[in-house]
Amino acid sequence: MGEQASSIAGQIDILFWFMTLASAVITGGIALALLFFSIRYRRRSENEVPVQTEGALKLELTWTFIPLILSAFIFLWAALLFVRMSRPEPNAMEIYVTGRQWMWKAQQPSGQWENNELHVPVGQPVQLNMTSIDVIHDFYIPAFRQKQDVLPGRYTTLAFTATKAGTYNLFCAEYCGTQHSRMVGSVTAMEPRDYQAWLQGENNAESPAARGLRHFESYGCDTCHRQDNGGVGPTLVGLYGQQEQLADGRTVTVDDSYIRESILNPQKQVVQGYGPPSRMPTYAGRVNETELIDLIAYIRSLGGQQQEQGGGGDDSLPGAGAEETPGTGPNSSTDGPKP
Ligand code: HEC
Ligand SMILES: [Cu+2]
Repeated sequence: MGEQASSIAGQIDILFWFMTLASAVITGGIALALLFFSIRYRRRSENEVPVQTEGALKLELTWTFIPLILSAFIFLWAALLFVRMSRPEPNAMEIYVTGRQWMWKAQQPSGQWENNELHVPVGQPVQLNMTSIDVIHDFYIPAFRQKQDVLPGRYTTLAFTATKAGTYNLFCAEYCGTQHSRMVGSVTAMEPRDYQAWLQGENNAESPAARGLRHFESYGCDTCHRQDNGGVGPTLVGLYGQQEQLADGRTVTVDDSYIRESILNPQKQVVQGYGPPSRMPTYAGRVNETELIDLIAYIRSLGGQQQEQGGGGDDSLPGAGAEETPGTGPNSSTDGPKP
């Protein structure tokens, strides 16, 4: 067993050992019974004919229900762990990760990009929002016992809390082409103090939202999307996390994937009252993945963060707030005139 370095690793190992032990006991039991019966009931003379047995209901029920209960128990246990692993912590630090043939890129909340490396603070819940630029990859940190496919065209998440400072292997666990085996990197968990110092050392970073604002202006998005509804397109202020009514009658939640689709494929989900056809040009092939991430960060910074988390309104606020803080000057100025 490898080193355990995340909050869930120990529990996954216990489940693993339980399954191994259960398999060993069952396999051993069957082997012993087989051996015992073949000696005990062996044929003793040439003309010996065994008594025909028609079946034994009790025995059959026993060997149906014991495995059934055992496997249902393992399923439930694993499912509970899986749910715990998939549920993002409300105060998680969000990091964007893109996979491509054949490297990983990760962007810190404060805007630094890292290649084939990821630095995280110990004890801080982290949520990775991941996408791929080309084919399917898979983000795998054995020491965290965490693994998640990374898909082109949508975002998947991986949540963990590192518990031990150190540098751990990062692998791509989905065969993705000739250099797949070289698609390796490292995850470094640091004490919060060291992490802050490391961040400071990586200077001249611009926050993703600030960079997103620059793209928003250079691609001319701001000519149609204004602070009020006076432009050709709807305002994006307060949009994130809301329910959006579409022209074809569907209602969708505005999340990263929706915004991404809206930019790359405007005709696919037209906002009610604005078409069809949408008057927004498609940006597929013009905006690249890192620009998309920045644009999404910028639109998120325009507010409207979720009210969905049921666990008491005050709980969700610090999370949203903490995420907003790295957004410096440009965000606060765009937040200002919010109606
Ligand atoms: C020529 C005007 C125009 C430009 C330029 C434009 N848009 Fe749009 N946009 C629209 C219109 C009209 C809609 C509403 C119809 C639709 O959903 O496609 C829209 C919808 C959207 C939506 C969905 C809004 C909602 O309320 O659900 C997003 C997000 C968006 N645009 C982002 C962008 C970004 C980012 C850019 C720049 C890269 C951009 N737009 C450039 C006109 C424009
Ligand atoms: Cu890969």
